[in-house]
Amino acid sequence: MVQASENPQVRPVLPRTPHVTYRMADPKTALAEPGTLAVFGFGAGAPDSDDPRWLRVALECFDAPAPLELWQVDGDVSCGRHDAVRWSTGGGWLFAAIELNERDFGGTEATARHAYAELRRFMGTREQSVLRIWNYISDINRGDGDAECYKQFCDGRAAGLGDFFAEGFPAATAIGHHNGEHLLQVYLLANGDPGTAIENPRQVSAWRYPRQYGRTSPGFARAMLMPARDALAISGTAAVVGHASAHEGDLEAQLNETLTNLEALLATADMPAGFDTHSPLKAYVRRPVDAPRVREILQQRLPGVPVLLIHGDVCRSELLVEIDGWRFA
Ligand code: 3EB
Repeated sequence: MVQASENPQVRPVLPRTPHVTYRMADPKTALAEPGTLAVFGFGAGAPDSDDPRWLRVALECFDAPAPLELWQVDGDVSCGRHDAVRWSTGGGWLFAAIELNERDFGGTEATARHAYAELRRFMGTREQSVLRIWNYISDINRGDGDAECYKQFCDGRAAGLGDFFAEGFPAATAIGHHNGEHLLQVYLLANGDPGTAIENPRQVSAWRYPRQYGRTSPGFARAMLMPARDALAISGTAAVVGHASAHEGDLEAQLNETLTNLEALLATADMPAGFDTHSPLKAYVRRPVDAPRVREILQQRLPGVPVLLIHGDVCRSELLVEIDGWRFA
């Protein structure tokens, strides 16, 4: 019998992963380009726009002026709003975003629960699976033990989701910000076809983290191979080995461990080793004073790779740096 995959006439056409780039541009111009699925600005200085495809991320960029991040697909894009959710779709892809003020919901747990319940409700109207999700959380390390905002976020996320990711978690990022508006921002990328979740053999899967990291284990995959296998979406990756944080207090050692973890993900996903000029990454740096050193090390270790240096808090207070991004085949 001829396998569907060997017969070009019946092989389903899997959509090319959105092109992800950083570019100095103004949002209007970027949004007017054909195929623009989403545009992100960074920090309070970024302009605003009513376009549902535009998101001003609550994290500051260490580069001034900061570039925009663009997601571009093959084909026409349409967009709209569904209650609190902004969305756009084109080329087989779906972008959706929700932004809630924690003050309106009485804390991180309730806000995360509401955001995820709304996203779940919206996704119920679409036949798409979530492949990648980003979470930007106000004062992520505020509070002690199970009351820490990140742990509250994990509780609320799981409660809002219910069994929505029962078939497998998407790749994810969860980073803290200090924007005075106390916003929880969640946005996602989905496709009609599933991806392939990738775990890191050097790390315990997040959903199996032991109790010490909170009541509710964080639900995310370490990376997601896109349906057409043309790109790997890499989750927030830090100096976690097994389930433990490594190299407490040592920025350079944490960065090295993070790069080793990134290489392990590429190898596991059968992607070429290393990153190139088409592999947009973000480095989230907790302490502004560390930014120049992180930039220097990454320029040396990842020459030519577009890395956006972002001021952001990793969800464990001892971790000083985290990297996420894309590896295109
Ligand atoms: C870690 O390895 C770092 O809660 O969605 C990274 C990526 C982390 C996603 C999430 C958390 C999340 O555990 C933290």
